[in-house]
This record gives sequence, C-alpha cells and structure tokens, in this order.
Amino acid sequence: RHVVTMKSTPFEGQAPGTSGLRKKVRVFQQPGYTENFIQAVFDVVKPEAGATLVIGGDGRFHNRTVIQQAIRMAAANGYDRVLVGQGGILSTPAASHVIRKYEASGGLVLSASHNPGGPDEDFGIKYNITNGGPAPETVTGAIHERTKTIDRWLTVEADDIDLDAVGETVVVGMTVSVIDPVADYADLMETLFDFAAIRAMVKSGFTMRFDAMGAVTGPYAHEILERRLGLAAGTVVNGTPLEDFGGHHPDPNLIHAKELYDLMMGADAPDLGAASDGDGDRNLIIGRGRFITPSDSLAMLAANIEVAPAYRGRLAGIARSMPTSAAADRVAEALNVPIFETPTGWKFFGNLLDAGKVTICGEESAGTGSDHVREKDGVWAVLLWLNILAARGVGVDAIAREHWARFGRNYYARHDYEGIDTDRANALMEGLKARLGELPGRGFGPLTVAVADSFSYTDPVDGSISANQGLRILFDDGSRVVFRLSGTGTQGATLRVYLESYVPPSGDLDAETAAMLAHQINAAEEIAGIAEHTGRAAPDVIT
Ligand code: VG1
Ligand code: CO
Repeated sequence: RHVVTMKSTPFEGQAPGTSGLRKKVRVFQQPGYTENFIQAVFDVVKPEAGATLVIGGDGRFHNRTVIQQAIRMAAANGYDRVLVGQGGILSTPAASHVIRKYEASGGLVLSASHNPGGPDEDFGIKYNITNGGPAPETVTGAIHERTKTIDRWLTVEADDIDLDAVGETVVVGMTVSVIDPVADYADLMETLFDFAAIRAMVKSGFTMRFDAMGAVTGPYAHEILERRLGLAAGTVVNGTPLEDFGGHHPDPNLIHAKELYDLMMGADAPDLGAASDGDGDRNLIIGRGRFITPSDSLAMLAANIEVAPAYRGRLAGIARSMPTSAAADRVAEALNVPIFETPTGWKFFGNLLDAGKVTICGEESAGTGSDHVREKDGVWAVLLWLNILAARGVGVDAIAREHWARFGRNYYARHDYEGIDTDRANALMEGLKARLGELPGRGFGPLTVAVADSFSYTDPVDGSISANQGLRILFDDGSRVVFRLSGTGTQGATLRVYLESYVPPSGDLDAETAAMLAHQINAAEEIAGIAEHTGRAAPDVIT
C-alpha cells in the first residue's frame, strides 16, 4: 500500500475522559486535531495483520467527515478490513455487538452521547477494544501519552466512499464493508427476550411511546418495536437521526424529555414511556403516572431478569457505579449474588463482565446493560422492561410498589451545577478532600457523619487501581452525599452532587423525593459550600 506521511505537532488536552475524547466540533475541525488523536489510537493498539476495525457514530454533525478520514487512516495503518454502519450510523451498543460478532480488533465510536450536536456543539471519539467495550484506563492513558509526542499521521490517497449504499469497496488494498446498522443488533435482541410474549401483550392492547430524541435509536426502535413486536406505527417519535438532533439536547431525563414525562403523567398516558440518548446507550423509563429512577430501574431489572429467556438461571452478580444508589445491593443480598461497586463509566464493568462475575450492570445516569455486549444499552433496557411487564402481567407502577414493599426504597437525586469555573470547581473538591478527616462524628442537622472518604477502586480481575473517583460522605442513618466532577463536559466544569436516603419497607414508600432528601441537601451545602464556590443558589439540572 502506498502510505502518505503527514507531518504534525501535538495538541494539548487530548485526554480521553469518562467516555472518550469530547470537545466542541470546532476543536475537532482544526487541521490535524482529529487525525492526531486517531493516529495516537492506532500507534497504541498497533493493528495486527488481518485486523478488522469497526467504525460508526450517532449521526451527529461532523460524523461523516471523520468516518471518511478514519477509513483512509485505517488503510494506511495496516487494517485489513473496516466495517462501517450505513449512513455512518451505529448506536454505541450496536457497535459493541458488531465488534464482538465479527471478531474485530476494536472500533471507533464517534459520539458525544447526550451532548447537543451541530457546528457549534459537541463531537467525540471513543476507542473500544476487542471485547466490544470502552478501552480501559491503561489504554486511554497510553493514547493520551502518545498524543503528547506525536509528529506525524498516516493516510492514503483515496476518495470518500459511498456511506449510504450497503456493500463492499476496496480502499487502497483494504476492504470496506458498509453494513446494515440495525439487523445484527435486532437479531441479538430476539435471542435474549421473549418476543412472542411481548407480541401477545401488544395484541391484547398494550401501548407505549418511545422517544428517540432525533438521535441514533430511531431506526433501531422502528425496526424492533414497530416491525418486530407489532407496536402501532407512531409508537416511536423523533425517530429519524438528525445531525443536530432537531436542535434538542438528546439526554433522556425529566428535563430534556419533558414532553414524554408530561404525557406519562396525564390522562392519555400509554402503558410505557421510554427514551434514549444521542448514541443509544442510555434509557429513561416512565410508567403511567410513575417515573422510575435509573438506580431503581437497575434494581428492578435485576430482581426480575430471570423472566427473560437468555438470563434464566444465570444471574451471576450485579455491578453498579459508586454514585448509583444501593437499591441493587439489596436485590443482590436477597438473591444471594455478589454486588460490585465501580467508579463512574462503563469501562470499569468490562473486566467483571468478561470474567463472568456479573450479568447485569448499571449507573444512576440512565445506563443499564448486561453481558450481551460491553456497553450500556438503552433499547435493551426497554425490551427487558417489556419482557418483565409481559411475563408478570402488571404495570410499571405495580412492579415498583411491589419492589419497594419487599426491599425498601432508596430515595435518590442528582444535582448538577453545569459550566462552572474550572478553578473554582477544583477548589471546592480539593478543599473538601482536605477536610474529609475532620468530618466523621460531626453533625449536620439530624445527620451525623459516619465515614468520609475519597473513593478508590481496585479492579478485582486485574488488580489495577483507580483513585480519586469521587468524595463520599456516609451518614450514620445509612444516607449519603457524593461529590464528583464530570468527565464528559466540553465547557468549564460540571459538579455532580448525588443524594440518597433509604427507607425500609415499613417506612413511607410514596413520598416526594425532594422532601425525603431535604436533610442531605442541607448537609451537602454546609459541608461543601456549594453556593459560595459555584456562585449558584440552585442546581441547573436535577435528575
Ligand atoms: C457521565 C455519567 C456516567 C456515564 C458517562 C458516559 O459521566 O455520569 O455515568 O458513564 O456520562 O455516558 P460524567 O463523567 O460526566 O459524570 V454517555 O451516555 O455520555 O456515553
Ligand atoms: Co450515551
């Protein structure tokens, strides 16, 4: 192959965060910026002869441009074959599945997930390894190091390929297959769940709305929900992936999916309301008159997962990220399976899943998934809910009430302070970290601090240590407050304050969340001085 070497100099700040490198589109558009990062990935993973690379994205602005360039660079770096989703589309979980199914050496997932898209908005690049999951910190760390010294990137002279036609082309000796982005994934879903039972429930009158938020899950939801499961046409709304997501913020929470929420709380609510994010790995679940927090959803799915054919008799364990509520812990205890507490970000679940230690994982940020792929999976979570509703023959609200009556309820909320000054955010965290040792024994209203620490994780499979993963204040009544800075933002800093309090089955299981967390909210302010440090009197987003 004739390889062209392009001279280059390093760019600052190409450190992958919680989920890949995320920056403003204009940052990625600087000459050589995107190429440097992709070349750093290839320099670190060193594709072997015969290696296949999967490329796909969430369809946002700049997706196609980067895909065409990545194809040329893959050819120059010795890949034998590239699999790319038609139209440049592959949801994050679908990309994970395609990597595994076709035994690719890895994949480039082009997405900034739930962040807005468009020329003035966000873009992102994430590398997934051969198990289909996000690269672990050893790999992302090496990629970042490589970006600091990179002095060239490799490409070939070739025209753009036709991304819209399924089929094969050869690009300077490398085969490029444009594949149907939905078919493999939809087939996988049919092997996991009882589609016949869900179809029967639909025939007997079950209705739902799925809001794809103008993002990647539209084609998946149309195929699976409407075509394969028989839900009425129109069940899926905002079902065409758009470069700017229709100007919306494709984050499936009660603020950005407010229309869905209002529908589900109204008189005309269907049986189930669901939504997914930009790249299809998150999910929002709302029953008629009942919002299910992601932490509760993980617990309820875990408690009922064995109704789904592929999971019968094989729940090995449950994993949740540290800020996720302990609702899943109570399920694990009752079912006598281990529970693992990991740092934020799906990459920390990969080893546990590969080792067969856990079957289902979840995060408070609307991510749930299982060992079927190595990413969180929005449509999968919706299908598991459908399977459970079909098998149990009751509604979402009844499942929730029954769950709380058995396990108690973890009232939970996350307060986000977005776009705050980075230095001030760091000062808040550093100041709090320095004072952790003084907190145990101190009282804040009716709460007394039992433990205060900085969360550090030792991976039980490979022994790697990830320190500084969030500051935890645990109170003596079992409630807690957690402080973390986001690792996915592109502007300033975002402070996340996670609040949780537990009520046993004998307590008030149907109270207002804000009221149940009032003491924790006050304590968080008193402990960290949030208003003073951020200059904000209230959070920007509460989820
Ligand atoms: C956020 C969430 C985290 C999630 C990550 C990627 O990270 O808190 O739970 O794994 O986004 O999700 P952070 O560092 O901003 O808190 V996605 O849907 O953007 O791929
Ligand atoms: Co996402």
